[in-house]
Amino acid sequence: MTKKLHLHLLAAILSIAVVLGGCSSSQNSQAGTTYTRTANGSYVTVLEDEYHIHMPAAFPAGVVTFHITNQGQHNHNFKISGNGVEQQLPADLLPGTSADMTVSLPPGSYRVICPLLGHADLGMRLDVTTFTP
Ligand SMILES: [Cu+2]
Repeated sequence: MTKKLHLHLLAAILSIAVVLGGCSSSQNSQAGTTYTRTANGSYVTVLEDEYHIHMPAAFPAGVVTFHITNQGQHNHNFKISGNGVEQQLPADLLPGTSADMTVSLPPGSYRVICPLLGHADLGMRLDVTTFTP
């Protein structure tokens, strides 16, 4: 009787562990943003608002396409720099709009900011890394 109860408890704990493991295993997700591996790089979703940039902290190097959505109330932009790379969206993103930007990024560390005046200092900056796929 007791042994059977223990087995049931163990089974319950194991299934909880499986569920939790299933959630935490999607480590390529951050605040609803994700990266997807592509044939030669990655596709990374980015969310911007006042005053944060939400995106995965690390993603595969190579040809990286950022899909950037402005969820905020003000215009924002997206700029990535590092390892001799410096690229930003050609036009600011209006609230509620999205744009794609493709950059070739060798493995390494990069700084991401919103280049609009004052936005980086308000919190729209972060460091990300790309790793060999
Ligand atoms: Cu901004």
